[in-house]
Amino acid sequence: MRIVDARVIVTCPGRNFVTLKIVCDSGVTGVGDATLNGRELAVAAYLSEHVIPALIGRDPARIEDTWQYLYRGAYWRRGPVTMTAVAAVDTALWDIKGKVAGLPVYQLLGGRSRAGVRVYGHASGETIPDALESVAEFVSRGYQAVRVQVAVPGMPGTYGISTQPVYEPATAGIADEATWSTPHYLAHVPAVFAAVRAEFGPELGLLHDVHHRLTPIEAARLGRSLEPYALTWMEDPTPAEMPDGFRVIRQHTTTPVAVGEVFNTIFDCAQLITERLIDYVRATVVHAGGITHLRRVFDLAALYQVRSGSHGATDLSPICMSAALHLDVAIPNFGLQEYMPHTAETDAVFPHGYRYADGFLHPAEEPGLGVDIDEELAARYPYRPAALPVNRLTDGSMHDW
Ligand code: CS2
Ligand code: MG
Repeated sequence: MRIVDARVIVTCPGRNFVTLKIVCDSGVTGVGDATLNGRELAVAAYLSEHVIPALIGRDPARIEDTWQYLYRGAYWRRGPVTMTAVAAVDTALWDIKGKVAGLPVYQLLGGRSRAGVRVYGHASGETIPDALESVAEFVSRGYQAVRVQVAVPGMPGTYGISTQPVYEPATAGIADEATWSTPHYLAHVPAVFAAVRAEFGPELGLLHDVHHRLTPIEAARLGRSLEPYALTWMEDPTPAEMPDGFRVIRQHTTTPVAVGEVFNTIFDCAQLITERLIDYVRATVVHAGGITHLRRVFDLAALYQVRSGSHGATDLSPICMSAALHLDVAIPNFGLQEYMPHTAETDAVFPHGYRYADGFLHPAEEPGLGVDIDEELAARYPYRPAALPVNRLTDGSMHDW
């Protein structure tokens, strides 16, 4: 079998998505998510200009060799744009391999290790009572774990507070500007989780996303202040470019740490894993080189008792979620899968077979990934320039969003 065509499909059913579709001479096709929030066209161009010409004529069955070719052959390695493009190719080739084998991809990854994939949802609120209502909504739908984000009084636009039915941080045009005050935030968060624990008891899994905004010692202070509430994890407590900063957090608190949604290769997390500085690695299929590479990350993590906790925001398409679930259900060290349901528009553009039930997602059972893109429908939603917000401290200096 040979690859005879490959095309990049950019569509915007409410938000931008980039998809790679690979076509084989047998007629079998495979799809891969290539969406990078706020930088979608960079990946589309990388694929169209630098990857697709090299794919035509290749044997689609040679997934590892293609991965190595795209990684080593570029000379310029790593980075979110490159690795999202590599991920899209890799994911599409696994889709093809599953279809040719007549098996759902998880069967090619060693078969089921669990009945279903436990997920967590995103509860939020402008106030603590609003957030308690939001948590109650997820509990009523069977969620066993919930991320909780609450606006910080006096700090408009706090990260993660959803004002729309489906949270979408990117806005049309140039970036919105948010304001941040670490002292206000650190003073407020413990009261949020004291209230949630008091209301929902000790069993419910609680998570919180710090979103890269603290210094290591501030993150250590936050982790210690949250210990009475036994969080499942504190996410992205500090920017991870300098992994040794996580040693400071580890020295001061037992609150579990999750990092990795912005990681794009195993090299981003190897030290964090091998020094046991984190408890969950959140890298995901679309941004970390696809199924082939993400499996390597999780296998390394398993040696150090680090579990997966893959990113699953709405700016990752149903193709990424479909692929993630095949990995999630098969790997031995699965931890938790983030799940933010897409809009009905998006689900129509990306028909898929995964299903939510009682706190779990279940991958499709059909051959391949169990997802596709309706190209005709996708064409009705042209790309719309959009950017993620930026974040400034109250004195105007740039901070991390
Ligand atoms: C967030 C993401 O879901 C999360 O954990 O960190 O929503 C993140 O803000 C977006 O994916 C950025 O595009
Ligand atoms: Mg996050």
